[in-house]
Amino acid sequence: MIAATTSNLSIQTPKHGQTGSATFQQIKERYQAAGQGHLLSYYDDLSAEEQSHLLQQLQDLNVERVNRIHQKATTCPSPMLNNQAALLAPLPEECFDSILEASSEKSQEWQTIGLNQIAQNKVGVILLAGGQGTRLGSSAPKGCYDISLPSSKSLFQIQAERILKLQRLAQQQPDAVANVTIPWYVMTSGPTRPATVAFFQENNYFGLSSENIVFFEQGTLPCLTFDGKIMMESKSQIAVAPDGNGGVYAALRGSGVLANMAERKIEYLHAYCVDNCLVRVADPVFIGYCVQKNADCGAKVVRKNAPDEPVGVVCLRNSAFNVVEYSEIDADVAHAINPKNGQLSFGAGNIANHFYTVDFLNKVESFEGDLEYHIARKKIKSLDFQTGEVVAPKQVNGMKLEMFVFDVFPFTERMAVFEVDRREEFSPLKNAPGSGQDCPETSRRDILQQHVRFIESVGGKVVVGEDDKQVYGAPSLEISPLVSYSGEGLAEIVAGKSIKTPITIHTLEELRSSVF
Ligand code: UD2
Repeated sequence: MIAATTSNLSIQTPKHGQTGSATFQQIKERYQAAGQGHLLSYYDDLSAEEQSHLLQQLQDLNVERVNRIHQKATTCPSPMLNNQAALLAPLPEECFDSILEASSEKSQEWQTIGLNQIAQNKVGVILLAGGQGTRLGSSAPKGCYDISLPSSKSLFQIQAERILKLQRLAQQQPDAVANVTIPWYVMTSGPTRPATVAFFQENNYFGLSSENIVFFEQGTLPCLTFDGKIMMESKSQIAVAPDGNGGVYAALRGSGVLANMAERKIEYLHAYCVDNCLVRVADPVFIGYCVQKNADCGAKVVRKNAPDEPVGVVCLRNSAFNVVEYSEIDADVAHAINPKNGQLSFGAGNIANHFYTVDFLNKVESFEGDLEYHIARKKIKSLDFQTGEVVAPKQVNGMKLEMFVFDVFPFTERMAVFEVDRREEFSPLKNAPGSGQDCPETSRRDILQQHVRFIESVGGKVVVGEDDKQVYGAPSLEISPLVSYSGEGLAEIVAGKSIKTPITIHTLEELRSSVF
């Protein structure tokens, strides 16, 4: 395991040209000039250690950039205005393909292209795992979550085993390199890092080789008042928050991950959202599709199931590819209906599942300054500069700024959009147990129902046993990713046979001895 650490990267003061540490006076003058001198209001109250801690933060922080970000985020037309129908257009038909309409030969062709790239060790995976899962109500990183599968596997374990299985499948490709490896680059934020690394270590990296797992940390941004003043969580600590999943680009660069990819001669990356229990990690079909299209970026989409479904929509904005996030979409746009087919005009639902060429990732720095920041208005516990007390506000009192991973799409030359089957590939875990939607119960249900389809689609029969309670509405049939990545390799054992639930299949031998 290579642990690359960065902190405050996205707004770090460039080290070049900086001669040693600035003096107190220099820092004070710089912050006063930036209108942020209040941060030193309680400097004299602090111990020597606290004083140096505060000065280090102020020295590391690119305060002028924070002001520019605030300026841009609050003066540019609000995203809602930016996302008015006038500027937006649905994706033209020719801009995307659908696995739902592709022939089995076509999807086989894509899969072969993808498997061959994996077999040449050209494919890596970026896991976006810095979110704090507040809606889920769990304090642990989401990847640790147990969605109560019969096996009790966590999301991290399920994803790790899909990587393991895919490595083995690719190893069977003609001309595969000696040791097919899919490096897993795991982005954490400050709050999710310790528990994530510990969980991987405790689980012995779920059977993967630790040297192919690279943890790296996204940057942070200060919390701001609505008039752009940097907030503090104590007299010596600036209030900061993770800089959004769009912080991945600066973090890839600053943490040495791009260099690691170059050393490994990685050419293609699959990036995905940790909380989608159905995610096809390093999906060879998607990678093959994007490679065949010679795309520099790719996005998987599913047909939105409702205008207010909490997913971004992939569309054109001012004729450039874009994703309009659900929290920023104009209601008229979200509800617009295409009269030709009665479907949502803006129905290409983003599932935080992206493809990049490594060349594109290396280019992001050149336009990073143009990427937009999104404002999340929040209640932020912070220091009251009148009283010197830390206050937990009852009202929204400030804003967190974050970057969105898909904000690079307008800068692509060739964007591939790939529609996939929601039932097979998308079941996000967002809400607490009992919510009824995008929650642990729906995740468990969707995986188990998929495994029933794995058996039935190759001519097998699932017999629900009398003691199978079918909790959450799905027969208790779990097939380990180590047995099958996406339903392959089962026909010769299962065709014409039956299998009785409840049952958890860990190996092909177990499957062979369970059918009748
Ligand atoms: C995300 C997508 C949304 C849709 C939805 C599907 C973005 C910006 N929005 O919305 O369009 O695809 O997922 O489920 O991608 N993360 C970090 N660092 C952060 C914040 C988030 O790594 O600072 C990760 C997080 O761990 C997760 C992913 O990014 O893997 C998406 O984050 P989220 O679940 O907060 O995003 P959501 O559901 O608002």
